[in-house]
Amino acid sequence: MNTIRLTVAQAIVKYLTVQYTERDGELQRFFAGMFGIFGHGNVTGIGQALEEVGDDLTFYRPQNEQAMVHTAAAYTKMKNRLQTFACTSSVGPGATNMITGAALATVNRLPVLLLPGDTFANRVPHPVLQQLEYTLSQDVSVNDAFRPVSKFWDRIYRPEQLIASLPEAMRVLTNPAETGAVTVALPEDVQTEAFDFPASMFEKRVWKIRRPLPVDEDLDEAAALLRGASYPLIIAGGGVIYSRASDALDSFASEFGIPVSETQAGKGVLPWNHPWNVGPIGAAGGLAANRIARDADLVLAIGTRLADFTTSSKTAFQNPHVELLSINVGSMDAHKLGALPLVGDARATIDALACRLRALKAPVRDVTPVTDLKSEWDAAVDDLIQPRDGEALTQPQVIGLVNAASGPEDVVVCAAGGMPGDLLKLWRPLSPKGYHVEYGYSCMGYEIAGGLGVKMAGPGREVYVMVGDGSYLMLHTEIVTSIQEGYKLTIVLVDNGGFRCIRELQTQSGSPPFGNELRYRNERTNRLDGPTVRVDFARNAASLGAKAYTATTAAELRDALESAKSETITTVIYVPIESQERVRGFEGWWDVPIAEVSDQSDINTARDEYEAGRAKQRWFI
Ligand SMILES: Cc1ncc(C[n+]2csc(CCOP(=O)(O)OP(=O)(O)O)c2C)c(N)n1
Ligand SMILES: [Mg+2]
Repeated sequence: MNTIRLTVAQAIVKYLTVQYTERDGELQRFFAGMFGIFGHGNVTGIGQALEEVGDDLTFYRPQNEQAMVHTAAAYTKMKNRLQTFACTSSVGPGATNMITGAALATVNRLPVLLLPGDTFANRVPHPVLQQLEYTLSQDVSVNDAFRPVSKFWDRIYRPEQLIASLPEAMRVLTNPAETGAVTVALPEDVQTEAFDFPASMFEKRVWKIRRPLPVDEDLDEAAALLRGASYPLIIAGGGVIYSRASDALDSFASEFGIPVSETQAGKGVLPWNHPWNVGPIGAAGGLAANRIARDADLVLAIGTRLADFTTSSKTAFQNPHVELLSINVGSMDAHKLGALPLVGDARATIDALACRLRALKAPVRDVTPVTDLKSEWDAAVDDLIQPRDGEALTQPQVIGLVNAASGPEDVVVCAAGGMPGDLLKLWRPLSPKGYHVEYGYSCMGYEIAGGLGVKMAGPGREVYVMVGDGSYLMLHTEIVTSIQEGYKLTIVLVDNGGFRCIRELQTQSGSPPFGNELRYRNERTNRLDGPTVRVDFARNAASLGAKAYTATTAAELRDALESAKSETITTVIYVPIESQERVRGFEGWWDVPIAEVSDQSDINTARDEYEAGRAKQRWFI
């Protein structure tokens, strides 16, 4: 047998350079490179191997391990999961910093390969710097905390374990039904140990991404249900975009006259002005989709996790006879809400259903009622985004102005705060990749790191990162990486003095404001209700090397956005928002429990309203 003598780290790096994915005849390298922050737990292992391999696997050095996993996740989301990054960290804090990123990737079904350093397999120098020292077992390190947030987890004690472990890691990463974070923990001594690896391990390996179909019986049953439905609705999730099923969905909806609503991950799958696109559904959804959902007798979910925001915490479907179908490549998602599961690829399954519906001579529904609902919704959006002369800017108007400045192929990026809900309602995408909101984990701090990943995946597009002051303060340092690597972002930083959306959730739940604003401690009350803490965000951004603008009016924001287009480095437009006007709900509901007992009457009222909301929740068995 032909063998190559390599260290474990060298073998991993070499292996990553020859992994490819192929779908629909398109072939690409799976790993676009490796992100990493070195410490004693990886610099002499993976670090040495990366240095030696050179251009074959480009190395990127971010500022924070959590952020680098976000960047990898955003990149792979843009690439429809066909390409991603590996991420290396040292032992201890460098590793645990990646756990939030791992959870985000797994929740959003996005493939990222994490290679945390680990304490010595030989245990000789233990306890080493940053070691946990778990008393019940010597077999546990901080890296075991990755287990629940990983779709595959392994620890390499002996070099030859790689021969079985790496292909399994790749199988999970490239399987759309199973994908998420994959963690292979690498004890620091083992990384440097050599072995005669079989040469065949380093030959080009192509992982074919297939388009599996549900079984015929399920397709037949689904087609019959669709054929018989009087008031059907499609919910399009992120899986439709990953499957590149936009055209298939467009033809399907148009041919059979079925309105399409969208989730956060699915938004953009059809252009906002498509005649059958009824816009966002659910707790943060719009009028048109939520009204249709309420009355629908058949809901066809495609590529969605059917999470609480989408189903209005299971109150969205009120027709007592409603039936659900769910097309999903993942069995768990396909089975949610008691749906008839159509376990398969979105595009292939939509096409297969279309064939059957044609054979069944399915009637074409009239678009007029949909057009009417859509016009009402579009008018509501127009009203919200329209700046008013002489009045302070609102967040919805900021969204409208950024949207107006952006081109059809540009991308808006966001993740947490009040912005995602407003974007879901108000942003008007024209292309399936134009809207990138991470709302599976809704992780503060994803925005700028994620924006970098989006830009790396699509350098030709302008990337507009919309970020609140809270998220910015949590994690903005990848601005430095974006400048270091020459990936320009336009960051629109909306400052409303703190965690406004949570404050709103709190006050709407009957509580006085408490602990959500950025205020000094008040010695009299011993609470954080003193004067506002002022942060000079523009100077902060400039100090990191970004170009900084401040815009307080619509005209200034338009000018800043225009200037930002010709900037070549990351540009931060700081927009302080005085107006606390927020977008109202449009018949959606979100289950957030309210205290059952309290001396405060507003809490008791809110609890009563909450109980009324809960009464609309339905079981789907
Ligand atoms: C990492 C993380 N911590 C906490 C939360 C809970 N959370 C959601 S939104 C939010 C406030 C965000 O503040 P900001 O970015 O200023 O947006 P705003 O609410 O003001 O629109 C918080 C604390 C979260 N989603 N992610
Ligand atoms: Mg804020």
